[in-house]
Amino acid sequence: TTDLKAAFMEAIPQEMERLKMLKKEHGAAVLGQVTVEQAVGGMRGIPALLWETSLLDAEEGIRFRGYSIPELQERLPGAKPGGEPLPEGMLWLLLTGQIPTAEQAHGVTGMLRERSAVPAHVQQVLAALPSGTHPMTQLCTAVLALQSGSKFAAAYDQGVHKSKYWEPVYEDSMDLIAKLPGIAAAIYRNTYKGGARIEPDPSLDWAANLAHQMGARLAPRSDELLCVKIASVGSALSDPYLSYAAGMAGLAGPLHGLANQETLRWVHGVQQELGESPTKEQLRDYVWATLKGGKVVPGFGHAVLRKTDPRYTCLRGFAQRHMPEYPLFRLVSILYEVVPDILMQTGKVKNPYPNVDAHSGVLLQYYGITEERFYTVLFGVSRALGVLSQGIWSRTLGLPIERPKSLTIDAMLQHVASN
Ligand code: FAM
Repeated sequence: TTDLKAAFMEAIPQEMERLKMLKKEHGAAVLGQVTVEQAVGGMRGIPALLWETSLLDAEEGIRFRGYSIPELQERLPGAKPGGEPLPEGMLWLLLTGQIPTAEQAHGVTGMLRERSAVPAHVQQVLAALPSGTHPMTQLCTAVLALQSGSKFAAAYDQGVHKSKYWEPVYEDSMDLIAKLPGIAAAIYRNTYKGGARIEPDPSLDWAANLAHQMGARLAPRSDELLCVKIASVGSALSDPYLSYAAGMAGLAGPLHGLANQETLRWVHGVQQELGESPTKEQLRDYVWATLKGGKVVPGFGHAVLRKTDPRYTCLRGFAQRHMPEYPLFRLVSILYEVVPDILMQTGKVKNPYPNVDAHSGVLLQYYGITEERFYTVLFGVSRALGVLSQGIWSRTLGLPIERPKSLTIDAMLQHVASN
């Protein structure tokens, strides 16, 4: 079949069976223990959530449905033969667990295209926001405005049976994914191009249409770049719009997705102060000055990973192929040689290597998307595929509301004393 929903439905029974077996046969097995340090330290590393679509390994980086990023670059169908993978193929993989054929990926393109129209009221809400509203705030606002059309919220109101939750959640998720390029482009045009809209081109795929509707006279490979770049709220039965908007509010924090914009600002700061080709010695001083100023070096470090982020490596490979002489790329490459040593010398940074945000901005600059405050929106659009696929699975499997327990300092001290 080239119909994603049909393929997804085929995958449901086996997955339900596996979860039932896991609970029945291993329900009492211990996955880990929680230390006081973890409880006061942001819950790092506590294995406490079922998440089927991806797995992050500290050493190796992320795998989607068991495949690493280089493996997916090789195996997923491309926008052009041999080109970067289509996000539509990724969505198929995340939902069904199977690598799609080119026809199946194109089937998803067609299905999304039919749902892609952004309602007029959402455009009006965006247009009404004061100029200068951060693009991430605009994204959250637009998604919440779309929520009035939620099929899950409507079905829940009408008393839908639990076992049927998955279907309106699936429909909402596809509607939202389909509309995100139009929304992101509207935010871009409103914020930077005086508001005039560009209509979608029905011959283009999902990511290419985003590039097209942004219309920032982009270089030929920019749509491919958008391909490369590419939640616990849902457990309370908040519909996909509410859940995704909540996730986006989190992504908008500077230690998370906003690092995208912060990195570029920081690298521009380096260029301004030290010129196009600074020496390593100058860069070392600059990095130390950032640290001594009580700031982080954006684009380096990771909460879980302990190696260079494979997404960084993937973007670096792209830059090596398409813009090896670009000054900003050369600068980022030298920083790769300089920064980790210094972060190691602080003695506290657990991962001194670059993450995806250290690189993505440079590529966007090269392709003419120079407005760094917009970058996290692109990050958020690509994230939608992952989080919404998992959201569909979570509701399909009937996972309950998440309820991690919080403790006061007194409660922890009492617990320690009594053990
Ligand atoms: N520059 C300076 N200090 C850093 C640092 C960096 N790049 N990375 C970590 N540290 C510090 C950190 O602030 C902490 O200091 P204190 O003990 O004084 O609070 C110490 O090193 C130990 O931190 P950690 O255990 O190595 O990292 P965390 O798990 O606490 O935090 C990050 C992880 C990503 C928030 C952190 O590395 C950071 O702030 N990096 C810069 C911002 C960034 O690039 N974020 C994007 C992450 C990206 F992958 C994404 O999610 N979008």
